[in-house]
Amino acid sequence: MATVVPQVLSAPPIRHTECFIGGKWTSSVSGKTFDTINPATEEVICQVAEGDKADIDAAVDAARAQFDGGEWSKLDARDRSLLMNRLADLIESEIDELAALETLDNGKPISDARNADLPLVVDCLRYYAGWADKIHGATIPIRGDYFCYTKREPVGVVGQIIPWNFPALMAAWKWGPALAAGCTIVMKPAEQTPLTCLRMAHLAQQAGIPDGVINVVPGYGPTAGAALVEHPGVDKIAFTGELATAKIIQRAATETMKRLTFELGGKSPNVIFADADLDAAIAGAHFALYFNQGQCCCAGSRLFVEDSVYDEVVDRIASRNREHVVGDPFDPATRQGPQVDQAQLDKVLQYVDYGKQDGASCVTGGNRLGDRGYYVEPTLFAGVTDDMRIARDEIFGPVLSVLKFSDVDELVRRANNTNFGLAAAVWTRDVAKAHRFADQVRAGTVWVNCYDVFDAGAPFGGFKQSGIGRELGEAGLAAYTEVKTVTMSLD
Ligand code: TXE
Repeated sequence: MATVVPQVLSAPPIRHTECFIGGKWTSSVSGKTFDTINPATEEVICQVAEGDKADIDAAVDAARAQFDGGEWSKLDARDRSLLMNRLADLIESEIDELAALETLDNGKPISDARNADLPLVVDCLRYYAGWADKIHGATIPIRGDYFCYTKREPVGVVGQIIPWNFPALMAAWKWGPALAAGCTIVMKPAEQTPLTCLRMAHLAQQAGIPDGVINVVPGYGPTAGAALVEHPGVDKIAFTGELATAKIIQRAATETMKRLTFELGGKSPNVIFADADLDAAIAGAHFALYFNQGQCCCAGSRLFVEDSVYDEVVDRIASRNREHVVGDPFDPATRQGPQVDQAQLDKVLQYVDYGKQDGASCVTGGNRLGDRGYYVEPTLFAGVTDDMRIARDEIFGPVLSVLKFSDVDELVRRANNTNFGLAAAVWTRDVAKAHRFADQVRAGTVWVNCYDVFDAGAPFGGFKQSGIGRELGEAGLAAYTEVKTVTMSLD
């Protein structure tokens, strides 16, 4: 995708702050609202309706009405595709405004929102629009005088709970396969970042997607989120967020035997061998961790470097950090904005302390930047060992841990010595070495001589406690379908 210098719109219009249920904008039943904060200034952007159980109930009713015999359920698959493409077109036509809204609410640099997040949103919806009329079953030669075939049917009403790190993109990752399959949706965006999702819901209506197919209920996790998970009218929950939250959801969803997909955290190993193209590896390792303020589930947060090039890699990442432009996310030159909220800022600084206490050497950063906005200096720890808290836990901030290795077999064991298994990467010129690592590492995605290469067609998700199921690609679509087997007597 071409890089575009963003049209800077530092005060994008805030057009939607209510719940979107059955095609109507409504206050929450309780009348309560919550503040959404600009992380760059700590100022309140606006109040947003605080949905709870009663709002979720209404949204599920609207979604059920469309699924159980409504207009949507009768639409030809190819027409679903058409509507999805129209939604993608409308998002594209408003891309500068949506990117600005994302930057305002989340704090991510406008260049990233404009050149990464929003184009990927459009691409994802178009990719899945292409699938809508290509969801096939099979004919199966069973024993006896029967004709047996399978159909893939939409799983039903889906509850989608998303986080704040890629608000619009997470919505697209979840709407795309759900709409293609013919499901209907109740989405709860993260309380930190509800604004782009609400705007996208409006555009869905403009595109002609029938009212009630996409419902958005902003609110908090333990209230609105939990009500969605517990609702008997919801057939599936798709969740992206923290492992601890996923465990709560998994327990609650068992009651009604909901289908579940989870995309959770990571502590992804990123390995630089001495024979790598070091320029590319160092730039890649820097991007792998500091992109999106370190708030990526797949961040390359454990950087393993072969001992002979260890000092050089540490030095060169440190100099990149000294030149890294941290500041106003609306400045197109900015590479790192603020963390999303006070809680994340506190968490990141706590881990910096742990790193120091556990004996790692803080080469750059280690402090909050300024006193307004949730900024953290790009932080680099060298001399990190596997047992340190900064090497074990997901920090979700601009804090890179660099570990040393010499033995390849031991490296694989160390890379896999985590409960997470979301992503991994390896930098080397030796193809066999790259393949061996890709084969042995327990992770859902492995990048070789690159990092964070995402495509709507390539499945993404976690091994081990990084998740259940996959998003994107055909695998992501399958998670929104049920297989129905039909057997007919030919006698
Ligand atoms: O996540 P939560 P938080 C990790 C990251 C971060 C930490 C905490 O390490 O520091 O999680 O972030 C909703 N029932 N990731 O607290 O709580 C919540 O409202 C139903 C990794 O923001 O998991 C929000 O919409 N829903 C990650 C969503 O869950 C509930 C992205 C995510 O919030 C709920 C974000 C409940 N009981 C954080 N409690 C990734 N994998 O990309 C909360 N929610």
